[in-house]
Amino acid sequence: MHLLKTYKSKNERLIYSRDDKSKMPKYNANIISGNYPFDVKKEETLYVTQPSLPPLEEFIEYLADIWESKVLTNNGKYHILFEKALAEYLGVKYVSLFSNGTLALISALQVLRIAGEVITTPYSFVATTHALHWNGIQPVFCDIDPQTKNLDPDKIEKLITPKTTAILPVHVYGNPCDVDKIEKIADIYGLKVIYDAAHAFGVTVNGNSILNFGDLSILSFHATKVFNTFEGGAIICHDDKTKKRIDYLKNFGFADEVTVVAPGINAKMNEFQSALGVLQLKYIDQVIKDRQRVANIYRNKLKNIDGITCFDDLENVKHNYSYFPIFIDKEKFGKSRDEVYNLLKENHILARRYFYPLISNMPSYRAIPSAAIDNLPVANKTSDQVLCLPIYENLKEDEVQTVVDYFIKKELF
Ligand code: T4K
Repeated sequence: MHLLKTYKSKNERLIYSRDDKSKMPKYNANIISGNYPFDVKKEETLYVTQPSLPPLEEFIEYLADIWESKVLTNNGKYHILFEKALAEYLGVKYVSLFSNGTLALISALQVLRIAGEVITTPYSFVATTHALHWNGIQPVFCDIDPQTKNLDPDKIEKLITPKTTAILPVHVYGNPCDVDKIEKIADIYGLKVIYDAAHAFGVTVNGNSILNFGDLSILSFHATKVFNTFEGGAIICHDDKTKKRIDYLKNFGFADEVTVVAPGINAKMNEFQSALGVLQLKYIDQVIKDRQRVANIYRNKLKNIDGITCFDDLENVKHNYSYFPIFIDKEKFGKSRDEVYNLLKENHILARRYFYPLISNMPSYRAIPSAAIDNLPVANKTSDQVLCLPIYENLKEDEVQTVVDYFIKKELF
């Protein structure tokens, strides 16, 4: 594959090129495959997602610049540039970059000094609840809304106790939570709201970023997300005092060379991630458009199948198509979600059960009183029915058809 010319930096040191693989370090493929669940990447396999990446040639220019400057991390020029460009793109006031979304969430809880109990959804990626646990906070699980699959605001109030300090909802699959109802409850009871917006990059409601709601929101730029910086994340806040505190906390608590104002952590984004972020912003609108195309093909092909439901676009929402979840009703469709999942897997289609098992059913959390299945009927049902189908920008129509055939042609079972 001839993607790149051999590249020399200004000081004439060779940067590896894909034409010259002999200079690359050798590795033991057996050791690596032991760690990688999808290492056996095969041409014919369809993965739930594939990372969006800009042309390598363009990224090499940024790498060369970082190499020359020798500024690799700690608020370098790409970090500064990316924070500014991102705030502008997203339509928010302040962005603080993080090395990943989980550390952003753990830190967000520290920023607001959240303690005691926090009401949250069990229908999410484990990181949402883990962030509470890592802060010594008791998660209180609240059931979800059957339509949006987000925290059901009508079920929050009965879970509030004198120990409750905050609500931690998730805009799951990038579908906006009922932010107005949540804000109303938070205001009445004096609670903070931190949104886990890991899936909600670029989502707007009536033209306003979903990240402008709540006290803080966090984003994830993991490789599997609609917008990635390999790994990465951010906290969005609305005033400069909070931004300062966030920035201290992610840098060990340093306010200046000798003043440590809090027991902070190292959660900084480095220059390589930041530079990639700057470059990714150039392509993100096209990536989202391409994903929308894939989502529309799925919807058209799946719309008349009894027992299969998926989300429709909401009129006032700009969606990002970060996932394509469907919900399989065994009684109507005739096959369970797991039967479909296994059949697809046998045929090299790696759909994923995001989010199964439910966090509240995991060994670390199932003993919590609010984790009782009776308390979370909608979340349990949804978790048993969900299947996220492959979606990424260059997924072709015939590949979507291959997936959809397993739903149309019952003889394939
Ligand atoms: N809050 C929410 C609501 C979240 O969903 C997440 C993360 C977080 C917080 C925490 O944010 P981060 O700390 O991660 O920034 C993935 C991701 O690791 C995780 O970021 C994500 N949510 C979660 C929903 O999904 P896995 O274990 O399913 O990923 P994995 O490695 O099995 O990848 C899925 C497929 O993607 C592979 O089959 C192939 C493809 N892939 C993946 C990677 C990593 C690639 O082609 N290349 C890659 O480099 O967790």
